[in-house]
Amino acid sequence: MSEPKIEAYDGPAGGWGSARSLAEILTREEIPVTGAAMLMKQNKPGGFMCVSCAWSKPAKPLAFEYCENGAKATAWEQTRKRTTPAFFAEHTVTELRGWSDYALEEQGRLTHPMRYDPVSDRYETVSWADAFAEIGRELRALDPKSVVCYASGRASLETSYMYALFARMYGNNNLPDSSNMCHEPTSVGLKASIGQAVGTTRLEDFETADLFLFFGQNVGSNAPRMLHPLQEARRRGAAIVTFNPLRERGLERFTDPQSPVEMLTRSSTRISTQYHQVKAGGDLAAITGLCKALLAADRAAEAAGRARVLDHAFLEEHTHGLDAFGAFCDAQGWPAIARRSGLTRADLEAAAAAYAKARSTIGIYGMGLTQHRKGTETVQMLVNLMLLRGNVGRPGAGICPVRGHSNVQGQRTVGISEKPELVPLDRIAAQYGFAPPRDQGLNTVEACEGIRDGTVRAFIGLGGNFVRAIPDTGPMEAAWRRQRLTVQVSTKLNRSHLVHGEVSYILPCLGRIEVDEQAGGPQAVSMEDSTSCFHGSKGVTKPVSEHVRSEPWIVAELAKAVLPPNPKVDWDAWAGDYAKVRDAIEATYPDLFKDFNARMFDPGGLRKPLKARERKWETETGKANFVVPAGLDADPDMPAAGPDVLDLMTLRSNDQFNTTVYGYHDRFRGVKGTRSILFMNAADMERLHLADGEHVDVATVASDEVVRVVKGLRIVRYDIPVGNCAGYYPELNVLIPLWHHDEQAKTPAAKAIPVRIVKGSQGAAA
Ligand SMILES: Nc1nc2c(c(=O)[nH]1)N[C@H]1C(S)=C(S)[C@@H](COP(=O)(O)OP(=O)(O)OC[C@H]3O[C@@H](n4cnc5c(=O)[nH]c(N)nc54)[C@H](O)[C@@H]3O)O[C@H]1N2
Ligand SMILES: Nc1nc2c(c(=O)[nH]1)N[C@H]1C(S)=C(S)[C@@H](COP(=O)(O)OP(=O)(O)OC[C@H]3O[C@@H](n4cnc5c(=O)[nH]c(N)nc54)[C@H](O)[C@@H]3O)O[C@H]1N2
Ligand SMILES: [Mo]
Repeated sequence: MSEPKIEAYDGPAGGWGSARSLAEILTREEIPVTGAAMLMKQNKPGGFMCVSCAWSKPAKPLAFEYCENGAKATAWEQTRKRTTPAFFAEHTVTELRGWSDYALEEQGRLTHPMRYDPVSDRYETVSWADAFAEIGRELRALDPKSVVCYASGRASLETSYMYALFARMYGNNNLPDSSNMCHEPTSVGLKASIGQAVGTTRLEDFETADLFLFFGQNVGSNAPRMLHPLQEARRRGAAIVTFNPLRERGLERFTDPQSPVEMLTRSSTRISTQYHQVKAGGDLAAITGLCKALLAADRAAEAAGRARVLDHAFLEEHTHGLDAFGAFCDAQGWPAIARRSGLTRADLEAAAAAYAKARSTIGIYGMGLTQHRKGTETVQMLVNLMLLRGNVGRPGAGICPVRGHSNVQGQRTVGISEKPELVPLDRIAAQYGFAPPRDQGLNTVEACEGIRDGTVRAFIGLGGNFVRAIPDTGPMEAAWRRQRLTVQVSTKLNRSHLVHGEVSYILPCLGRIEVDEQAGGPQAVSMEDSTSCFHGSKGVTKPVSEHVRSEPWIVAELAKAVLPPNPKVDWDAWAGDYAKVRDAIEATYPDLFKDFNARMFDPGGLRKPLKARERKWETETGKANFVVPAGLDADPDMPAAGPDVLDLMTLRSNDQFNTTVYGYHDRFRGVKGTRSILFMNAADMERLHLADGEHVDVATVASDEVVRVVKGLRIVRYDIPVGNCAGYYPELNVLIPLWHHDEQAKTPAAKAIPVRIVKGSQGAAA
């Protein structure tokens, strides 16, 4: 690794930097020519759907319907490198626990099922039959309520449906998934506000919206294909108003790497027309300010006999609770709003004016809104703002949560949920002739509590890297190892394999990009994107090894090993022909998956019906609800005491996919060769007597017994609000207390952790 370097990057998002970064990873993963051919099939009808983000796949794809990071994800999965039994023979698990996330995954794709041997402290090869025989014995001996069946949002609709059914037939609803750490405040908040748990926009709305309000989503790194419709929108004069503590490059400027003219002339499009550097967790206050300004402008318009600012016809017919909400906004003073948001009244009035002027507005958001103590309330606050001008349920307008994993939304649609009320259990009971459990299952935080307290005895991971993604790394890793059984279905080696239970298995699976040959011929799978469209996906490359198996097959074998035979579920038939699983999905969800098999390859995808889009509100009041927050305080955990306490945000770099670290550069933020950094504001540095480049320790401020410290972070002076600091996930998960989560959805509050900076144990370094 080269010497770390920090220097401002003035290129746009996309552009030549993107082309170079992509060439680098294709070479490293040893994918010279085939890489390019493979990429041509990415996100195309009849090809494979990207394994990176969940952004919408257009009906008329671009010639290259992929982005720098989607291509990196493809290269990462299709690497020529292999983590073979010989590798495991060479390294003890204790040794591997000392390796970085990067080094572990860089070994390449897993090729054989492996079982941990405590005597040699190594993973050793095992046959699939022996693996399932032992896992079956273990799970049959355990109380199903003490077992967790986690899913990371990548597995297909087919696999997810089978996995959820398996868990329920086994006897639990313990089906947490990565969305518990991600967009759960969306599911909880939108359901109560507008009666559906997902966003309301489709891709075509992006073509007619004239304003985009952008909250806490780093489009340039995490959903870059969205930059194309945004660039188009800017060209036709639409405005983009952004709220983000950091000036993210993708939200500032974009050069389309697929446009020869833009590439050659080095021209770029300015993305945001207003950029507001809100404080971490300050959005609740900022949006309150916007609503307050709109309410005042509406009253002024009424008094002057001008056209009204609010959509009164819509409010009257379709909403509930406006009076109480208006009273809340009126009661909040501007000084408090400014203090909590870090923005001036003038800033917020400028944003409100842009909103009042726009005919149709889309509200876009990501982890900057959800990963907070008040995440759900903040999402609902954004809905309140959209309702004021009737921006839900008409063309060119709506709410657009930008989902993370490529099928995270779809997994929820087909039954992966710890909340039984969201699943059609009666229909499942009738379809399969068993009594599904009706009690609440464990979500991610509750699963962690169970593991910590010893009530959870086994963990099955369908993808993901749970141990690394959750809060409180220190205590959780220790507790994790007291479990009886851990089983991980994975493509690459990660930390969750190395911090293992007494009995532990790694089950290697095919990736989505590989040809999946079963008894019924080559199989297709499907997923749901961020705009609720289902897409079929076919693998195009040769499987990494003859010993890996498909995810549906692995789930089928698991079910057969654990459950008594049930004449109504033919697991083998499903594993041999996924079209039969899709028929079963359609039988369980006839309204959502009509003619699923026939329509899964429709250009633009099969559209899931969205009631709120038609202004049908499946809420308790039968209307769209204004939800009044308890107050403006972003974070009740934040100790009032001390100017030395900062609010820490944990972020993704441009060179990672969640816990998968592709490299140590964060091009847009000017960081090269390191992830051990802490972005700080100059004024905070001066006040705390810290210098740029100095190494410091960071400690969580919390009133419990746990010591949470990360040592030796290098300070980077950065344009970030006073009182905030930022660094990288997952390295900083050590600092998040397990109890520091959204009050309603229990999503860990990874974007506002109260910390203190301690003069470095390593002293000042170069
Ligand atoms: N290449 C790549 N793509 C990905 C991923 C990846 O790791 N790499 N991860 C996938 C997944 S699972 C997800 S969930 C998404 C995540 O994508 P994002 O939602 O973009 O998540 P983060 O990178 O965590 O960054 C959140 C953004 O919010 C800002 N922010 C932080 N705190 C606040 C706040 O209090 N208020 C506001 N307004 N903004 C704030 C940060 O500055 C940052 O720009 O991306 C998906 N796509
Ligand atoms: N501090 C902090 N913590 C966070 C976040 C944050 O912003 N800050 N973000 C949260 C969010 S939004 C999320 S979604 C979670 C992510 O949590 P997870 O989804 O659990 O983690 P990933 O890093 O996406 O999982 C990577 C692993 O998935 C496996 N994998 C990859 N592809 C496949 C496949 O096709 N099949 C199977 N079976 N396995 C595969 C590989 O073995 C790889 O090592 O982390 C959360 N944690
Ligand atoms: Mo996510």
